Amino acid sequence: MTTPDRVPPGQTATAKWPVLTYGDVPQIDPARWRFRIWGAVESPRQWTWAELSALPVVESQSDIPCVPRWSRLDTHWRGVRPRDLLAAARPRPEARHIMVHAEPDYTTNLPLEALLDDDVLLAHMVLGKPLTAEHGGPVRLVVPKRYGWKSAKWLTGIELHAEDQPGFWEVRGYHNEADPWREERFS
Ligand SMILES: Nc1nc2c(c(=O)[nH]1)N[C@H]1C(S)=C(S)[C@@H](COP(=O)(O)O)O[C@H]1N2
Ligand SMILES: [Mo]
Repeated sequence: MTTPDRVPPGQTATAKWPVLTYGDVPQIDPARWRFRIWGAVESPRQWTWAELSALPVVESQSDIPCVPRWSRLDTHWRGVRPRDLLAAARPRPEARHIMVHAEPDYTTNLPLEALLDDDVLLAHMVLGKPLTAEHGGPVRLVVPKRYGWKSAKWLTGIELHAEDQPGFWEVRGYHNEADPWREERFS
């Protein structure tokens, strides 16, 4: 089922959904979980699980291309658009980059612009069900146009910056941009 126009070069479509986690799956108590936006913003904000899960839900169907060359296709996600939450925090004009923060001590960096795409979600449901712990529940980021490690599971926050800084895998040799169509796996 590898259709050249669907699957990025060097990737093979998988019908299964492998779990890819560095380290242990963190146990997150939704009652204590917060999603925060801070850094180069006019008004730092935070949302509880109750607040975030009460926001209007948007849907998106997208793929996860992982560096070890599998792509999970057509995953149906539901969640909140980060661009709507960012608007509430009012990014400062100099904000151009973000650091995504997640459990357990996981980070990954992106251009702020990459977060504004229609297909980018803070997902809390997948395939019609709440996101399971192993796939990043209660809330994960989904950035379909980048390799999987940019789609942080167990999301806790987004920090805005004027300057780019590398995240967890980016300091360990993974590519800063991670565009699967350009095969930007390693730097
Ligand atoms: N917090 C955190 N997020 C993470 C990871 C991780 O180890 N920790 N692995 C990443 C990688 S490399 C991929 S391919 C996807 C895999 O998501 P899945 O386990 O739901 O398939 O999660 C990404 N998000
Ligand atoms: Mo990955």
